[in-house]
Amino acid sequence: MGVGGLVVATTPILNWVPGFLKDDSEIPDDSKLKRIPTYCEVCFWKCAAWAYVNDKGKVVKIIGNDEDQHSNGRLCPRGTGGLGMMEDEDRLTKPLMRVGEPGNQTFKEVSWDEAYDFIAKKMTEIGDKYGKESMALFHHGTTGPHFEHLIKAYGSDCIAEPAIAQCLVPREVGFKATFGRGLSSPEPTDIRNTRCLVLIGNHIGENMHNGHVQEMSQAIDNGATIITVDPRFSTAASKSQYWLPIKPATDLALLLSWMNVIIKEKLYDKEYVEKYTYGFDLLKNHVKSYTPEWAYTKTGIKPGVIRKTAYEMAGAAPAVVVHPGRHTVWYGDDTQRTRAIAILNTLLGSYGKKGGIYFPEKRRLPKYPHEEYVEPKWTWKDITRDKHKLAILGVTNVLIDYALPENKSDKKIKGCFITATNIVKSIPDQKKTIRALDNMELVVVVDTMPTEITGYADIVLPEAVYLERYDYARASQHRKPNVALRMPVVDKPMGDAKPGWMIARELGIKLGLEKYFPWKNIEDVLDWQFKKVGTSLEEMKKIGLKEFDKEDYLYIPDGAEWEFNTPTGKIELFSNLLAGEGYDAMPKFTEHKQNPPGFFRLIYGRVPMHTFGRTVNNPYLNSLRPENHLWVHPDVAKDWGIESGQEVWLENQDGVKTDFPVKVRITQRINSNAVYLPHGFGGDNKKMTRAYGKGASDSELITNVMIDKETGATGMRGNFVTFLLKEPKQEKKSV
Ligand SMILES: Nc1nc2c(c(=O)[nH]1)N[C@H]1C(S)=C(S)[C@@H](COP(=O)(O)OP(=O)(O)OC[C@H]3O[C@@H](n4cnc5c(=O)[nH]c(N)nc54)[C@H](O)[C@@H]3O)O[C@H]1N2
Ligand SMILES: Nc1nc2c(c(=O)[nH]1)N[C@H]1C(S)=C(S)[C@@H](COP(=O)(O)OP(=O)(O)OC[C@H]3O[C@@H](n4cnc5c(=O)[nH]c(N)nc54)[C@H](O)[C@@H]3O)O[C@H]1N2
Ligand code: SF4
Ligand SMILES: [Mo]
Repeated sequence: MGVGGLVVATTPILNWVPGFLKDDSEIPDDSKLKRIPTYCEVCFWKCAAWAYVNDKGKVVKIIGNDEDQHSNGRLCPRGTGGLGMMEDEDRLTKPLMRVGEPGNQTFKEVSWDEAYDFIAKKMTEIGDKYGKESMALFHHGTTGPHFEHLIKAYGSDCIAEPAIAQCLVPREVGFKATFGRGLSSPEPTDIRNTRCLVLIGNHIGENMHNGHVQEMSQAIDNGATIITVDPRFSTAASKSQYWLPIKPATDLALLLSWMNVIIKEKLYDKEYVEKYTYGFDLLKNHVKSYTPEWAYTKTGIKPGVIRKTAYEMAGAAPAVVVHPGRHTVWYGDDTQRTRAIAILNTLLGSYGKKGGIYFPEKRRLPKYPHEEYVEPKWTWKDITRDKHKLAILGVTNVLIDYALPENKSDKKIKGCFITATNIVKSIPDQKKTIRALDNMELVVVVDTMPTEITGYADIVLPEAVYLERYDYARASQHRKPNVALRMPVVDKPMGDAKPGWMIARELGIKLGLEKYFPWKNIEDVLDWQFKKVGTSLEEMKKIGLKEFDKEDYLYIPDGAEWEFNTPTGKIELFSNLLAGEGYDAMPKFTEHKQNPPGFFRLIYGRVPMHTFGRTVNNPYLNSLRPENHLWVHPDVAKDWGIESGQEVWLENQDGVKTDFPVKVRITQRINSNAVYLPHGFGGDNKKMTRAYGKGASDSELITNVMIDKETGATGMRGNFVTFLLKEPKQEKKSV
């Protein structure tokens, strides 16, 4: 592959995944097909879509809903290939129960009733022995809320998802400390109206968040300047006027020096800063020593380039987006790094302005009335906020720590539900997660595929895939508030699989929690909720998506007085929230460890055709990208005598080796002190016949975890690897 372009499905033929149809003549006539609304679950952008079904009830294609702001009527290649999630013959179709001792990897098929009885009995035992609070829930995606309700009804609030402390929480807290509110998803970056987009390790185009990819294309067409900071020549870098190949782990130095230039040369938005901010003089003094000459010694970016890019931003202000990124758990100073991004946006006057960051709005759907939850004696907060005072949601790694045999606290996690999350792959330090799972008395995994996590379950429950089920409606934020419906597009799920809402309800009833489920069918709940916002299930089945008028401002009107939800009511350049909790009130540069000799920094990211390990076995998407490749600089390859396409194994600084080999891709596009390994590959479960053993897994190699003090998030970019040219002798983890 050459330097990739932004991959956007712009023409009708790209609505078809290669391999799905033999040629264009097979494209069915839309007028003969029935269309049914859904929203995509292949990633968490949740594009609203239509599934087209033929007269035999077969789904023949999925395309974006034209009315939808997330997709603008176009799905990304993964969403188009979402059909493969339903058709995959390796899917889980029956409840499974572990046979024999914990750790034994043999399962037998059981009926739903047997599975529910077993779970209910174990949960009751755990509740009696340790307290109900000891049952945790790990979740991701749309199925999570059904199980959240079940666990809360049972009496626990130990709930967490890797999409928080392994993903976006530092950014949320960094922005909240500055502006009094976080960003949430989809990120309200006004990319389509921007004149300058700054991407700091944000790899839009490989990170296929649909709306952002489309808006970035629009910005490029409009002549916006793109500045990409990345040690790797990413797809975004290939579309940029400025590529700053930064030395990894030094971004904070660059951000501070940009502030230095913008303040010293009086390029900031004086009126905005004066009117809306608190602590400018403190910041001015704080960044005085962070000159471009100083930053050059840390980042390797020349002072002239730092100045020139600062001038570009200031010239475009306020229509500048210094993008906050999403996967922001890098080096353990992540709240502070994302704070620096928030501050830079402030100096440029772009927060709350056209072409900068806008104010999104959502239409909340009220919760269907039910009995109040019993207050648990302790929750995730009690075991987290003593150390990480600004953790805003459950921290998966903290709950895992409390499930370890060495945990001496009287608060223990002794059982869990795991739904739509693969915590052995997404939480760093795999061995620790496995020890925690082995130490629990009950592990229930609700999943659609036999992924790695199912191998650690006592009970596996097969969920229907998104195309086969109803879920709660999507009510996510955007420029205009909107709601979208997901409903089954086929008559019934594959095998005995059931939708999450039904599993949660049936289990609730087994546990004697009927009063929390005062409805029979989710359709009743949806209809009730839709009616509260002026529509109905019947109408939504026809339109799929309903948009509402915006009630609040999209941007701050010029010159308007504005109150921010911070202690001072201003944008806080000096953060009282952080200072009050004993953290740095303004970001400081922290030095991070660089490569030990003979080792290369392990950098990971996304490939456009896959979402983590969710899609690696998907027949359509697997055919597009069956494995990952390790990016290696030509000088390094030469030193090691490695050839293009050669298979290598990797060993990290702690002696951990990959289970499987990975093919090398020799390219100038990666810095010579790092290697790049896209995430999600190197599957360990043999039941995933297409994905098993294909490529290598970054998850195995992330054992050095750098904890973000403020939030407990796990910085994962402080790991270094070396090459093993022959297969190492070791026991594989395969399940
Ligand atoms: N090493 C490493 N770790 C990472 C990352 C990384 O890049 N590298 N990225 C981090 C980030 S940004 C995030 S957001 C997290 C995400 O981490 P996870 O929450 O673990 O995410 P997924 O990979 O989406 O979850 C995959 C599981 O969901 C199952 N699944 C898919 N669809 C459904 C469904 O409809 N119902 C049910 N019940 N199950 C379903 C899949 O089969 C699979 O077992 O990982 C983080 N961890
Ligand atoms: N196709 C696809 N798209 C996805 C996903 C997916 O699985 N597949 N997952 C979605 C999810 S949940 C998330 S959170 C987002 C994550 O997507 P992003 O927020 O865009 O990205 P990251 O994974 O943080 O960043 C990866 C980039 O950071 C660069 N990088 C590594 N180290 C450094 C450094 O020290 N400094 C700088 N400046 N750059 C560095 C890497 O070279 C790479 O280009 O993607 C989303 N979109
Ligand atoms: S961005 Fe792609 S995978 Fe994600 S929800 Fe949209 S269509 Fe689906
Ligand atoms: Mo994420």
